[in-house]
Amino acid sequence: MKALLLVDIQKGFCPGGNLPVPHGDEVVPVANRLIDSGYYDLIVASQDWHPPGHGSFASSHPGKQPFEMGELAGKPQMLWPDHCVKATDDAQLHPGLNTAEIDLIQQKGENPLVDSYSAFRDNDQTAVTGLADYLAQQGVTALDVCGLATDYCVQYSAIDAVEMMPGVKVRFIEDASRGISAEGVANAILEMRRRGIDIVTSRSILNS
Ligand code: VGL
Ligand code: ZN
Repeated sequence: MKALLLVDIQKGFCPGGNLPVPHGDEVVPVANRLIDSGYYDLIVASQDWHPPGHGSFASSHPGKQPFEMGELAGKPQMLWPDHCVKATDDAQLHPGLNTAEIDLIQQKGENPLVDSYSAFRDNDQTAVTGLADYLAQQGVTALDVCGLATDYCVQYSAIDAVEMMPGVKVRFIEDASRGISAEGVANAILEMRRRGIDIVTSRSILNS
């Protein structure tokens, strides 16, 4: 049972959004080719979905600017521009994404006191979203992960998939993903490799 996890392919992370990932919109046609290929038995999308005033927003920390480090519930936290506030336009999935084939949309990031980069659980690893149970119930044995942003939500989701779903083969689809910084992407790829995650391209999947 092969599943595809599309991480945070939202307006807010694409050019024109509130936390744009450089060239983030370029993942959309690649994701659509994967979706339309028929290769996957199950397709899941995650959606960053924050309440207004979320604790990861620099605007919630007087004197702080976006992309500065701050603290959230006593732990170091990268402070972001306000982004993906639930039910706003910024939080919508990219309008070019073929959502007709998506079986489940997993929202995350609703607790104002903890960030949730991963589609599987909060950053403090306390609260789970339920996605791991859902994928296990569906009988998933292989999970390909892609989307935005490679150095944050994609990396965290792929690593949590390995940790929380033992026995599931996890791969990262490099050309169906974009990151916030080149250094962050390079580190993310090293870390994913170290965790046993294969780095693959959409072409290798579509030709298989
Ligand atoms: C993300 C920063 C904050 C992501 C979400 O989707 O990678 N990054 N919230
Ligand atoms: Zn966020």
